Amino acid sequence: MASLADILVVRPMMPSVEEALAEAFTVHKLYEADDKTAFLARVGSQVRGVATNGHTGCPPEIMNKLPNLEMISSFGVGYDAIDTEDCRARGIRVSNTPDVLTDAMAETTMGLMIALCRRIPQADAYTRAGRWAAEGNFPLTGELTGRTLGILGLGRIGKEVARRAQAFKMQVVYHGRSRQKDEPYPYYASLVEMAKASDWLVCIVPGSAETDKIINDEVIDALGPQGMFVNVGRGSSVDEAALVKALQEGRIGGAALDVFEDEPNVPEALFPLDNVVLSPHQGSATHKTRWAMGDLVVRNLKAHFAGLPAITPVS
Ligand code: NAP
Ligand code: 8YV
Repeated sequence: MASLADILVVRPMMPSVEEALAEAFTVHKLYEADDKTAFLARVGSQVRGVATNGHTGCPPEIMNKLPNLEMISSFGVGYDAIDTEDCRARGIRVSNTPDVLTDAMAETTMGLMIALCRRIPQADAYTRAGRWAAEGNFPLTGELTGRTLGILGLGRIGKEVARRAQAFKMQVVYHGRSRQKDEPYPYYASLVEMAKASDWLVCIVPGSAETDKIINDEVIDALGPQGMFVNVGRGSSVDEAALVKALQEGRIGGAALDVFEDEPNVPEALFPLDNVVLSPHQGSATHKTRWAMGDLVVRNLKAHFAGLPAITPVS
C-alpha cells in the first residue's frame, strides 16, 4: 500500500476536519507541540501538505522548515495571512473555500442590516427589561424598503447580498475596481461618489494592501449622518479609529460590524454606542456551512495528493 502523505495541521481545526484528515493522511499537529522548533526539526522534511486557515496562514518561518511542502489548504475564502506570491515562488499550491459559505454570509449581512435598521437588539432588551409594560411602545425605527444599498465588492458574496437586498425592495449600486458588464446594477467608479448616493454601504472586499483602510473619513463623511455602514469583509478595510469617532460624533448614522482590525479585540469605545450592532466574526458560522468549508479543506488536499488539481485553488 502507498504511504499516506504527511500533513501539518498548523492550528486547531474543526473535529470533522481533523477526523477526515486522520483517515486519509499522516497528521502532525503543530499546535499541540510544546517546542514547535524541535517538532518542525523532527517532522518538517516529511510534510507535503498543510491545513490551516486564512488568519493563521503558514508563515515563512514555518514554510522554511518544510522543504518538501507542495500544498496549503486553507479554511475560509479569505487568505490574508497566506503570502501567495511567496508560495508561487516556492512552487507551493494554495487552496481556499469559496462559494460554500456565500449564502450564509449573505444571510448574516441581511440579518445585521435588519438588526441595525429595526433596532432588534435594543427592542429585545427593552422587552426583557419589562419596559414595554412600564414605559409603552418601543420608539419607531427606520426601514430598508426603498433605500439605496451601495456594495463595495460585488463578488460572490456581494452578488448574493444584492439579490437578497432586491427582495427587500432596496436599490442596489456597487463599486469595485472595474465595471462588471454582466451585472445590471449601476456602477460607481468612485467609492466616495457611491457612498454619497447610498443610504447603506456594505463592505465585502478581501483584506489586501489595496483595500487597507479603504473605508476612511472621506467615505464615512460621504455616507453621512443618516448613512448606515456594514462590514462583513475584513476589519483591515476600515479606519476603525475614524469610524468609532464618526459614530460617537453622529457623523454617520450607524454601523453593523462582523469583523474588526484586531480580532478578537473589539474597541471598547463601541460598547456604549446605541447606533452599533456587533458580531464576533460569525458571518459563515452555521453548522452546514462550516461543515462544507471543512470538507472542502480535506477534499482539496485529497485531490492534490491523488495527482489532480485542487478543487478550489487560489489563482
Ligand atoms: P470575491 O468573489 O473574490 O469578491 C471580492 C470582490 O471584491 C470582487 O468583486 C472584487 O471586485 C472586489 N475587490 C477586490 N479588491 C478590490 C479593491 N481594491 N477595491 C474595490 N473592490 C475590490 O470574494 P468573496 O467570496 O465575495 O469574499 C469576499 C471577502 O469576504 C473575503 O475575501 C473575506 O475577506 C470576506 N469574508 C468574510 C467572512 C466573515 O465571516 N465575515 C466570511 C467569508 C468571507 P473587482 O475585482 O472587480 O475589484
Ligand atoms: C472564516 C472568513 O470562518 O472565509 C473567510 O474569509 O472570514 C470566515 O468564513 C474565518 O476565516 C475562520 O477561518
